[in-house]
Amino acid sequence: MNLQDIAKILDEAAKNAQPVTQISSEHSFSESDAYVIQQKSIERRYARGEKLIGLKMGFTSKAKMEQMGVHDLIWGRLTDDMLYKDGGQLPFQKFIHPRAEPEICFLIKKEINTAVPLSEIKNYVEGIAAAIEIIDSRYQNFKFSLEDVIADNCSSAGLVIGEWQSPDLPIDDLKIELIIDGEAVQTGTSAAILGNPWESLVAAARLAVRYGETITAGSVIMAGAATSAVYLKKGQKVSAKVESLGEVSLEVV
Ligand code: OOG
Ligand code: MG
Repeated sequence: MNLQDIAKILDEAAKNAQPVTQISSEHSFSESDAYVIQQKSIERRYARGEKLIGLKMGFTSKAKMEQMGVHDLIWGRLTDDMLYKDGGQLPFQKFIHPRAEPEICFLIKKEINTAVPLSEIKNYVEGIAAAIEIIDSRYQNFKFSLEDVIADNCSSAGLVIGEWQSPDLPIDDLKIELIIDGEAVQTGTSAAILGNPWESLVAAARLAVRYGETITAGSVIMAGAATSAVYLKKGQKVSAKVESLGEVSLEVV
């Protein structure tokens, strides 16, 4: 099986909401192959008319690394088809076994085409918001290796972004909650995201340059979850609340 074949399997699994067995259990491939597979599978989405809207970082917190048993930073691509409106509806049947996680999202003001140090990264940012990421591994039981999850575009499936706030707000230690039907089911702090969510954007810039992806003005960058992710069920109302940034919500229908 070549990399293109694997890309097709993963893309079809996502498109048809049908899980597949972990690829690496039968075909081993490297981390750099995994990013090539991701690129090829996202190209299939572009061919169907989807547009890149930004990037997401993954495994930027211990809580996530431990939940999934993967201990390296990963990054994936977000398209317009994955974006939901704040307060809108998430159609459950589009997904295999969706999970929600509370995140912080950055809106990029100025193109990033080179690595940027922490001391300068804020100059590239227009706004910061509370967000929910919907992850939906294409692998049965959400079981994957580092290479598998990278090839699967880091489980990216959906996102919803709250109101943009000023990038001048301090975000290094904000309380973050995932709330389902009024109950806080996960609680964490933004400090869990690489010590400071700005570090996640620095890492995104560095990785984008390494893999030849430009972060254009208007892109959104998800910093990665500060807590474990939680499975969703039809009928639930899910929201993410980030101290000082506000609350963002979705209804699972
Ligand atoms: C991989 C995606 C990880 C995050 O925020 O850490 C991620 C997964 O857990 O399936 O999005
Ligand atoms: Mg995430």
